[in-house]
Amino acid sequence: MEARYEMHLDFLREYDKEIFDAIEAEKQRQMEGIELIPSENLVSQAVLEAMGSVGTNKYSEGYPGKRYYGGNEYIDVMESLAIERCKKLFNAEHVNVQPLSGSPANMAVYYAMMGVGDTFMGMKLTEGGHLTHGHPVNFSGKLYNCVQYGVDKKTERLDYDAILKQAKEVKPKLILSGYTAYPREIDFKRFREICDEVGAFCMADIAHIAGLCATGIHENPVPYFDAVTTTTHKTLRGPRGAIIMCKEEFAEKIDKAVFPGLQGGPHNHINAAKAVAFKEALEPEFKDYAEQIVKNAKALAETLMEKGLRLISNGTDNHLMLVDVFKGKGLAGKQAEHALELAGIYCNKNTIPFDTRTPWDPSGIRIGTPVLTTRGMKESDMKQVGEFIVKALDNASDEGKLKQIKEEVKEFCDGFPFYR
Ligand code: DSN
Repeated sequence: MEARYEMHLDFLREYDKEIFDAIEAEKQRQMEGIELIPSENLVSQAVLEAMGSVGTNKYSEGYPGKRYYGGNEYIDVMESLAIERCKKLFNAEHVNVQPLSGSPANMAVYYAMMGVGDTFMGMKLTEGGHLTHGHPVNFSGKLYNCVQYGVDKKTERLDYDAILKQAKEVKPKLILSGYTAYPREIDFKRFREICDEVGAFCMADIAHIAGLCATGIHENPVPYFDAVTTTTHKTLRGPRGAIIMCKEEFAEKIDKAVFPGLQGGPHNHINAAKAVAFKEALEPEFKDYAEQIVKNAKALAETLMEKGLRLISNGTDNHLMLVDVFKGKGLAGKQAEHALELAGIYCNKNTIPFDTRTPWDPSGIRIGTPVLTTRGMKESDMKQVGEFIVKALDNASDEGKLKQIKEEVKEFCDGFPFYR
């Protein structure tokens, strides 16, 4: 689909120049830089238009056909289309499209399936999990007894035997798989077996890899897991929001946990945009796109490793990679992130497994290819992107040089226009 950006901001420009200017500047930043944050993407014009629509004006507590407010005839059409398309896309028995974002989606599943104080297992944040996967500062680590698992120290990959052993000892009510900084394929079938062996509710948070799962580029756990959550704005290329997919037998509990358990009125403009994104993801080209994300990630990983950088687990199977900049370049993650930012290259500092530094200033950076792939870049372009990254890291203390790289990055990005 042709990329445009026609949001008719003329009224905004007239009425609120400060916000208009900030939006325009942000659009320029997105277009002129190399965006490597693996949880971000660029949405289509159709998704943008649905997001900016009149659905935002309406209250619709309840579900299609069962609302607490009148006047929901067309909102029901939007939400039902989102549900039906999503079911088809992921081969899901039941879908709730109302979660406002990833954290509330995870919260709703826990709330539906566990009582306060119950034990569950999730991956440590520092080894690839997420705050809502049981971190002590998050509700998930405070309201529930989360026993966390990590990766194997030597391989930096999941050790399924160790997870099974831990699960047998811990006897969790729920086991959560799916990560935010794990560069390898997840053996979801093995997680299902582990859950069955210990009698745990089998849940995945596929936020990062949803676009890969929907197209079969990564194993899709939805048909055989009890519940799967995902945000819709990462590899799925939809609006900022989330969904929960589950087995029919858990549908009522999970729907009730979302509304009235945790949320009030759904964001109807966003749900309309989710429906649009699912339509796009059902198109055959979306599979090519998802495939290209992984090809690009592998090409970028190879370039970086050829240039002497250490990648966690020595590479990637998906859309992202973790780079040990401390070992590779003697840089702290924070410093690397900042240097890259000055060069117009955006990533995030990230802990690496068994990091000896702090999460605020860890040893690594996390980078990925969804945005660059959306812009039309291919494997050969990843070589250039890798060269820019290494050049910026090698000149991390030289602001003049980084500024010069930023100009080169802009020129390179001009070759891949998206929003005009
Ligand atoms: N903040 C997201 C990420 O960057 O992975 C996860 O919610």
